[in-house]
Amino acid sequence: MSLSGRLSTAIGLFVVAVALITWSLLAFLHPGQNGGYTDYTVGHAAGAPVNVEMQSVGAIGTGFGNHPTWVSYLQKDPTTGKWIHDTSMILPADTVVHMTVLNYDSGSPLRNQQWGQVQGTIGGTAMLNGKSFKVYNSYAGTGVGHTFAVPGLDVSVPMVGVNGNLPNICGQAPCGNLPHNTMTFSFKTGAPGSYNWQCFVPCGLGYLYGNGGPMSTFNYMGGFLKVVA
Ligand SMILES: [Cu+2]
Repeated sequence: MSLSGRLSTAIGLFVVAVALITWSLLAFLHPGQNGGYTDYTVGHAAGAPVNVEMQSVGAIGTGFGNHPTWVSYLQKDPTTGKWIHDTSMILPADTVVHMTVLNYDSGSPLRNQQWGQVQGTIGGTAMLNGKSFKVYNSYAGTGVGHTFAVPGLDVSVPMVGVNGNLPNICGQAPCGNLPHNTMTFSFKTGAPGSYNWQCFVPCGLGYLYGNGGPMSTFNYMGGFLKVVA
C-alpha cells in the first residue's frame, strides 16, 4: 500500500475510534432516551396537577437497550405519548402528581409486609383497578411484583402482580392490552430537591439476593424525581 493509502487508512481508523469513544461516553452520561429526565414543567400552569404514567414489566424486551430479560419500569412521554425507557422526571414543586402505573408483571408474597402498605399518598390510599386500598396482603391474591417508593417523600405503593399462570403474560415492552393491574395514586412533590424513587421488592432475578442487575441500574427499578421551583 502506498504511503498516502496507509495514511488515509490510519486517519479513517482514528476517526472511527474517536467516534466510538465519544458515543460510549455520551451513552454512559445520558442513559435515558431524553437525556435521563422527562420534563413535566414545560407549559405547566402553577398549581395544576401533573399526570405521570408508567408501566412495570417482567421483561423489557429487545426494543429498549441491552438487557432484554430484565424487569423494568417505563414512562410514557407526556409530549409524544410514546413509551420510553426513562424512569426519571423533572416535576414542579408543591404540586400534586397523579400517578398511573400499569403493572404487567406477576407477583409473589413479600419478604417484608411493610412493602404491602400504601404510604405517603394523598388520603393514604391507592386504587387497584379502580378499588381503593391501604394494605395489600401479598399472601392472598396474586402477590406483589414491585413498589413505587420515594423515601424522601415517605411515599410507597405496592404494584400488585398479575396471575403468572395466564398464557398471555407480556414478554416484551411496551405491553399494550395484555393482562395488567392498574395502580393509581396521588402524592405531593413538596420542596425543590432531588428525590430518588425505587422498587424495594428484590426483583433482580438471578442476582445476589435479588438486589443486583435491574435493582441497581439506572432506568430499570428506580430513578430520580428532580423537583424544581
Ligand atoms: Cu421491582
